[in-house]
Amino acid sequence: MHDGSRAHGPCTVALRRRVGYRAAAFLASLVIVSFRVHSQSPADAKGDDASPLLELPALESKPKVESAEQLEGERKLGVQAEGRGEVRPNTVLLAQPGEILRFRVTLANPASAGPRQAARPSAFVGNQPGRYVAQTARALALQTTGGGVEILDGSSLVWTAPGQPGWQKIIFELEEAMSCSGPGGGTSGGAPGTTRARQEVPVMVQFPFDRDGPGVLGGYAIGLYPNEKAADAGAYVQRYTEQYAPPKWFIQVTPETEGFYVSDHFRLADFSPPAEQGKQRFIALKPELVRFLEAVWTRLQEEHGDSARLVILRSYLSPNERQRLAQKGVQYTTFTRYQYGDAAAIVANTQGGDGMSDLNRDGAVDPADAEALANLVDRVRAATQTRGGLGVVAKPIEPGWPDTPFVVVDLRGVNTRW
Ligand SMILES: [Ca+2]
Repeated sequence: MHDGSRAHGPCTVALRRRVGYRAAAFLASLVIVSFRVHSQSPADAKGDDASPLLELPALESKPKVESAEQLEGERKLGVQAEGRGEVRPNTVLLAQPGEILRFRVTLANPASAGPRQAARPSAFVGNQPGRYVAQTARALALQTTGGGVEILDGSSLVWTAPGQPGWQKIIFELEEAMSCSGPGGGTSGGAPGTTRARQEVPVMVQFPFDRDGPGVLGGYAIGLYPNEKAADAGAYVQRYTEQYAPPKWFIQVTPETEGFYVSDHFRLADFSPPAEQGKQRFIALKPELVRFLEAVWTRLQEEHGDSARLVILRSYLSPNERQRLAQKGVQYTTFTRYQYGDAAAIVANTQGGDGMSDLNRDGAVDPADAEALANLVDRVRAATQTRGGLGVVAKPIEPGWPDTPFVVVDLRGVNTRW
């Protein structure tokens, strides 16, 4: 290796070898927080806002930018919501009107780490004694379709949900521009001067439900919830009246938003009545149910392989839909847990298709397989200290369901099995 020919070698190695002393690298970090409000109607909330990012201040020396796309994907935003954990891209964040959410935004995989770093060319190479400067300008931007914003510092901010329910969108963006300079001009390597990271988060500001009202939300008829305190509610319901009170909050699901994830594997559509896909509808969905089903999914894959998946046949059922189904001969009890946002009818599928698979591998799909799934759910229930209902049903209940047995699970707070 000829020392003199390594014009594009790693900056520090070249400097130490050929310059003879260690040039001080000074990294000035400039944090700019900017905030823009786009007035956008909720109906547009899913559309991509392709407006350019922010104007970064001019830097004194501009390195050659080979390709801005080169590093795309290398940097990812880490967005944490206080009390909620990591906020995933395109995964719905549930809020209530006026709720205050505190976010912390970081670079999840800074360029100083990770396997791709080794392949990244140096940004600047010089071979003369003198002072070498790398300067980074960093800008954090938040775009929101509504609500209030309070910026605390270069990485944390507070978003207050609007007082009105509906869909909102928050976009976190982080742009970092680097410039290098040194004595004699030096040469810039292949690294781009600017990297960007962006994360789009849909927020559902939930709709309050008035149990004494007409049972209509946004023009959609949920129906009237049965009175859990009524004399004819039955001894069981009367014993657990709190569990059978109507849900307080509802999620608006539209054709534009039904594809949004609510967790790693489940979308809003999975919890919405299948008969109403493609229309606006409202559902009750407790985050505990989503978390529990994710835990079941994980256990299912641990025991049956990575191709195993959980299929939800039915989750939310409105009182009105319960009555419509009754007219078609599909009988659900007056106080069916599906009305409360914490129940699901599920099958475990390991072999493609939508129905229950031969989980116990005896060559037949029958209630014993649903029993195997129920036992698996029971193990998750014990491991997560979750209490609720768990049952096996031998035949499909609703039209259009796969002709296999299935399992019903709910989080009513009391263990019961059938
Ligand atoms: Ca079987």
